[in-house]
Amino acid sequence: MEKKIALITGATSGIGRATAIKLAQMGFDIIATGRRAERLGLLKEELPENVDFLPLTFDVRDRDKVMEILGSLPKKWSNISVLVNNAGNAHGLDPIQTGSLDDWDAMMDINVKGLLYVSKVIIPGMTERKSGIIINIGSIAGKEVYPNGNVYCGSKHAVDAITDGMRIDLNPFGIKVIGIHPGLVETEFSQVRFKGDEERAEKVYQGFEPLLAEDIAEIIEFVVSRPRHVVLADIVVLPTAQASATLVKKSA
Ligand code: NDP
Ligand code: 8X3
Repeated sequence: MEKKIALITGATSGIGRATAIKLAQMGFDIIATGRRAERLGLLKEELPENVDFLPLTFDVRDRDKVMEILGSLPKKWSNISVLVNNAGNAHGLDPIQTGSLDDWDAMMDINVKGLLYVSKVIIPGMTERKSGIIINIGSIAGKEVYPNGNVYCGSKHAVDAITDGMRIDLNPFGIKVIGIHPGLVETEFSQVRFKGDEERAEKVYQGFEPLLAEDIAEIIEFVVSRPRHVVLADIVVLPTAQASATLVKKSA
């Protein structure tokens, strides 16, 4: 019997990378995407030997490339059972009056439109087969708004709404749609948000125990392995030290 296929966007680091490894350990063959081809090569080395692996390098903002690459997958790879829409990031943490247009474009184009472009190509196969699981990685920033989070929070609120919309529209096809909304996870997220300022990025995770990318991957393992009649539709997952988007119990 052919193995099932999982497609994970943003698998070059953090949550996406950990998820690709976890789903491979569960027995899925893996399609992993991201812009950094060399990182996808390194990911392959982390996977069990019997896992087939298809690395795809593209920017989720490039609508034509997304359609071209995902729309012409080799036959072996075209029946995707699990889609993890994970690629995303924050750019900047500025008040709305001084925020940068480039940062706003990046967040809306990657977190919202990129997720839609990828979904647009993958969903028809799922509706045809009347099965599939779509996991959208939102954020606590999609449930709450925090100071200077303005556009990032807006992008993740959009992901939350789109996830609910997908669940409603895909309900007749038996497709499970799941939103996972993490709090603070120590990944490259803050390095990207603060544009390579390592010191500022590290401070975000100091004084408490943040989530690890593997914690989110384990939740994905759990939701993917539920029986056919069970869907964990909407999950908020926080570090124990975090009570809300802005309230984190720090030791010092
Ligand atoms: P990382 O920065 O570690 O990973 C982000 C991933 O997204 C990378 O693989 C990156 O690949 C990919 N990506 C970013 N921009 C693009 C693009 N334009 N085209 C294609 N791929 C892209 O961060 P996380 O693992 O933390 O983030 C994963 C998701 O989790 C994001 O959606 C984020 O918003 C969300 N999240 C993160 C939280 C956290 O605290 N870390 C909390 C809540 C949600 P590459 O650069 O190679 O293209
Ligand atoms: C990432 C978590 O709190 O920085 O989505 O928005 S937060």
